[in-house]
Amino acid sequence: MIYDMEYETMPREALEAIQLRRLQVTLERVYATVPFYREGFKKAGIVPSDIKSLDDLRRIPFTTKQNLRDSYPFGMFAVPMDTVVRIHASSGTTGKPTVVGYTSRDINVWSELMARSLVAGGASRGDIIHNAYGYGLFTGGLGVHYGAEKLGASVIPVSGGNTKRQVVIMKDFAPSILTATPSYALHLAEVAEEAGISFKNLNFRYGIFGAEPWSEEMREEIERKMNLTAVDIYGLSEVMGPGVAIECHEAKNGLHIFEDHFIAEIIDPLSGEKLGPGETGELVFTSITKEAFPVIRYRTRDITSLNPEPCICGRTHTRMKKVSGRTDDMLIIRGVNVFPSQIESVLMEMDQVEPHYQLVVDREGNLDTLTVKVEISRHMFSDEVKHLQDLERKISKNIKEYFGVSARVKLVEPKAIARATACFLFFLF
Ligand code: DLL
Repeated sequence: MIYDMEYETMPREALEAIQLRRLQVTLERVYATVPFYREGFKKAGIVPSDIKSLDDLRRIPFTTKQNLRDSYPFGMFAVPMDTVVRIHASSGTTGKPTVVGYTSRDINVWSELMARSLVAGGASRGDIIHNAYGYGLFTGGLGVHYGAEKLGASVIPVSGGNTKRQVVIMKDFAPSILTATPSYALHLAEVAEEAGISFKNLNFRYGIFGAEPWSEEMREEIERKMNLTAVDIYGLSEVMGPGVAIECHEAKNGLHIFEDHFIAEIIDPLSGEKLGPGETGELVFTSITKEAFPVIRYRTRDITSLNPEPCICGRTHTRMKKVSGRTDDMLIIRGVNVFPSQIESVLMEMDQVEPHYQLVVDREGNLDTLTVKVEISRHMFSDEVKHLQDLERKISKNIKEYFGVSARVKLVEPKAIARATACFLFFLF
């Protein structure tokens, strides 16, 4: 099934004509309202009316996460605050998050695109959706929620955590669609198994999983354990949230990007040169319908390639391959984006610790775990065990409060951490 037959199956030529028209309107608007874009255009020696074709897009400078951070919190908003009805935020490379805003029209478009996504992922009006994405500043929970309501499905806003209760709900309410991060889905499967519940006796048909990278092997494991069809959904707060792209359940082979709202490019992350279909590089997005927070040539740092070939589902929108990695050091722990430098700033707020630490990312069962090893002074290290445990707990609490991520903290003696770099990461899986 296709939610929006007209736009999702539009012939390429008509789609590109719409893209160009919407792009030109967006460029005029950001030029008039956002100083960052106006200055960028001036530096490049262009004005919006110089952009006469989609190909001309390459004349416009890129926007980076750093640029968004520099305008913290609302400097990139293209509308007055009294028309902003929602604010979300995602991690930045240092202490400050990236803040994004939505007008009520933006929320409406997002809901439409999430309704499209849910249908592409196998949902329809009569479904009950168990939505285990976190509700809050993270866009996952509310993004899926509004899309489900727009579709007319029944959404259970269960959010993340309290897994045992989630298992009871899965059994009693008989939801047919599961939306969660793939790692949390597997955790749910395990907890259900422990409670003696078999997915063969549950009602799930489709799972719509994203917010973190996951492999084909993981898809197979989820499908086998949970007795459902699993599809990949992609998005990022800066561009909208979930629903920028999704696999169709018919092909499960690449994620359709909703190109009537976003223009996607792949670039060489070093030279910035545009790459062609099938070539792997960094994904760059330009939003062409957003009001409050339009982004122009935003560098996502996600690595993928584009496939414009027709798809068996009938959608004409180009497909991106599953994201295979990032160009930066961002970690995604249980769906939460964490930069090592953010952990560092939490550690550096405490005078008892030394500026040497190591992050160890592991997977226990199916859940990501993060262990932070931190050096303390020799003097501290010889202190009573109780004091050390108190300090470990305090650091762990600060990390949890700051990121919402549970981390184990282990204090180690001076020089216990190799000095190749100030910080380094260990992936144990
Ligand atoms: O993760 C939005 C989202 C919510 C997507 C729910 C899907 C489902 P952010 O917190 O801003 O937004 O994180 C965005 O997460 O740049 C990718 O690196 C990563 N990411 C998101 N979806 C996928 C995916 C949400 N399907 C960042 N596969 C992005 C791989 C993903 N990585």
